[in-house]
Amino acid sequence: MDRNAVAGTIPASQKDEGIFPTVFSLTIGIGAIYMFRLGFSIRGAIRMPRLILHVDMDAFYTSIEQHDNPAIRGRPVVVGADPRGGLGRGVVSAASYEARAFGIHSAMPISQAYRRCPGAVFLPPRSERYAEVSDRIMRILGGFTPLVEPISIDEAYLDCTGTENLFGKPAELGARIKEAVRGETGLTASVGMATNKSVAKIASDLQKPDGLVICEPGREREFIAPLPIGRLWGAGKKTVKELESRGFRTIGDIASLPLSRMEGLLGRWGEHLWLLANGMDERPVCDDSERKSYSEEITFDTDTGDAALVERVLFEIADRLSYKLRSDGVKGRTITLKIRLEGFETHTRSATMSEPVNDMAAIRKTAVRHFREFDRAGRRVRLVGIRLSNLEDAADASERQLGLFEERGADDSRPDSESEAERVLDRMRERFGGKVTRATLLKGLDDGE
Ligand code: TTP
Ligand code: MG
Ligand code: MG
Repeated sequence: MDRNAVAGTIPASQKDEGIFPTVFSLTIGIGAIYMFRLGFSIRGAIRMPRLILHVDMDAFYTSIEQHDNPAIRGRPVVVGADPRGGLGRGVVSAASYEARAFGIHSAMPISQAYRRCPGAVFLPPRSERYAEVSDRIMRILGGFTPLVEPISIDEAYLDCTGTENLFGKPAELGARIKEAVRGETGLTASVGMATNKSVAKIASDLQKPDGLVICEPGREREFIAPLPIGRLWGAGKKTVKELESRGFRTIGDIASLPLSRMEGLLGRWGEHLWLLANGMDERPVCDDSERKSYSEEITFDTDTGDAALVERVLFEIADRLSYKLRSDGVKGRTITLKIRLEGFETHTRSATMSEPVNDMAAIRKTAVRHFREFDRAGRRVRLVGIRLSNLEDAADASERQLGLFEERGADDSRPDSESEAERVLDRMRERFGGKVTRATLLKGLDDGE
């Protein structure tokens, strides 16, 4: 019973002394609960709000092109596929703000962009150059906090909680970051600041280009309320349409609905959107080591209906992936199979293990099981891939596993022959290079080589 648990906090001398001490101990116990709860709420109330930043570069690819070639500064610039005088296929990767004035934007067919502004400067992407600038920007951001989570080539979240002594109040910090990026790369960034990721990301987009928007702690809900629902992370076109068909247009419209209504409309996703709409988002900023996952995929030359071939490929992928994991000394708990069918329909199937793994057998077994269970209704496979996420340091994981074995008894701590075989293979690879895989060894045997 709860009361006993509470009474258990009373010094032993007060116990077993008739009715009075019992009542006394209950009173003190309940008092203790209140103090405990009060302590929590005081701590909750005075807990320093987080200071999360979302930094996103302005018209990233085209700004780099304009920076590198002053002759095209101030002109409409489009980076993407070759327009071939309006007959080109492919899409726009990026459009400068001057090009956007003509209604050109990312992902638009390049032929359409050409029609809108034939006089624009059309350039092919220079991916390496963009990646190099991106690396520099991430390094600059890393000078303000160790907690930087890059989320695409031109944007990152930063957790700058507690940096006031170093860099000043939020407005000053934001200005410093923008200035550092501009000073070192010549490019402008837009920055959003709030107590959480969702609101910070929305904020960074409100005054592009060269924006700095701060949402004060406690004002998250009212800050985003007037904005369209589509601004919320995860509110895709379908969801927005569904909600709009019921007369909800702004974030505020859905924030004021009862949670149960949102769940009724959108299932579990409803709760997620409802929390975001109410300005709540507890997701932490994860630095690179926490964010990382390992993945590999293979696209077949021609779509295949041959299940045995697909499984052989999964075997090979699992093998390479597990080698990489072991080389980096990490294990993953979540194994995801990715499968793309003819016609580009893509599916994923995930399983999270009770213990993290990095051995080929476990990875392959799970991936193949997912593949066998997946009903592709006779359609051919275009691509398969495996991803390992939810990573842990392999040493930590083994230590914990060892503890588990010890609890279970000595019988379970037998040497793992599967892992031993893989260690031998790893050593062979180190000697003979990456070409040695289990699959190639087996293939060699199959072929009678
Ligand atoms: P974004 O940050 O979405 O766009 P942007 O930086 O060009 O413009 P904004 O000022 O609105 O942030 O994307 C960053 C880069 O990623 C963009 O410059 C080019 C590339 N990209 C594509 O290649 N394809 C796309 O569909 C999008 C959206 C971006
Ligand atoms: Mg950008
Ligand atoms: Mg971006």
